[in-house]
Amino acid sequence: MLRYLTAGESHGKAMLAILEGMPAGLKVDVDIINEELRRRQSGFGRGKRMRIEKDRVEVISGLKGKVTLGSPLTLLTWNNDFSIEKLHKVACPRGGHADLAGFLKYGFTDIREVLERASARSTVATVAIGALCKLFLDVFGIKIYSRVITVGGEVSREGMTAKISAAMEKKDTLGGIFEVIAKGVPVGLGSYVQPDRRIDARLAAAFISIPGIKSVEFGLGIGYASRFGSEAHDAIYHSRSKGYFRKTNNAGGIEGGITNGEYLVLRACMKPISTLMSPLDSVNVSTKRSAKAATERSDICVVESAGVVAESSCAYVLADAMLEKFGGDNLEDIKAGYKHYLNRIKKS
Ligand code: EPS
Repeated sequence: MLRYLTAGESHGKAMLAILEGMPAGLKVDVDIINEELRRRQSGFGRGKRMRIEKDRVEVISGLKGKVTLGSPLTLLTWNNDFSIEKLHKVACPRGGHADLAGFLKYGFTDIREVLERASARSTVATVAIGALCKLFLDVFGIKIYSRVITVGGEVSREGMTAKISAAMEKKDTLGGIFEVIAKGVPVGLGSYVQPDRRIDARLAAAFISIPGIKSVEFGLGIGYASRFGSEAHDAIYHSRSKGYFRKTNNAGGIEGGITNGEYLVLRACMKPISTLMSPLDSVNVSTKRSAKAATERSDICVVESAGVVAESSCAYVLADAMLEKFGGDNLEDIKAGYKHYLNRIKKS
């Protein structure tokens, strides 16, 4: 129902996103999109680029009088660091980055050509799209949050901060785990009828598409592997006030590829940033001689930002699934269909 394209190089003119399929009649407050962009830029462990950029979006199509027209929305964010033509050549690929595989695949002579588009700066566009999707979901009382669970194996705030400071000092980087929770998601988004309609498959694909994400789990996730079925599954209850409910949520709000009305709970692991100021061994692709990998201005740890990006990816998938279930071109039609559906569910 929804589709999008992003464009832009890390040090090119701008980051751009086009989102199609948002219904007409949605009020859009650009300050709310900008606040999401600000959240993406923050967190302890961010690099110097974040002091150069103050990402703010310009909506250049799809709105009239702050209300969506149902036409494609174009979201443009200018880069302050527009230096792509002046940046030095890169010859020594970083392990863990797209550098070498991209260089060989596209037949470039300069690895810079790869890293400009492979950069996680592209997540500016993801977050701008996600912010619009969050505004849509908000109409239906659906809210998405994220939090950092671990950084470099540390679980306390203090421990995480200390570990990031230690990584900074030894010119190293860190990854971690974050959690995304969606509240107010109705039962019935996604379907078991085809593999590609499963909501968990769609969320997993969206999360894994975020640069640096290496694994995703739902609810109990990997913890399922060591439990008896009787300890793993959520028993079902019913009361007049609540309707159907569960006292546990090991499933993370999804059963059989369908949302079940409980909170959605996803966790994802992010690898450490692959630009190391104390670089690993590499090879100079021009001379084929051993050399240290390239060093670039970069971040130390971006797990908190990745959580914000994943909220956006989650919002996109849920907005798409809402439109699929209650679809329409007009927000009021969708609201009416949603109300009717909730009444039916209440009686079932
Ligand atoms: C990013 C901007 C980049 C990096 C980071 C993400 O800024 P620059 O490369 O100009 O310092 O901070 O990109 C990467 C970690 C990467 O591997 O490409 C941003 O806006 O999020």
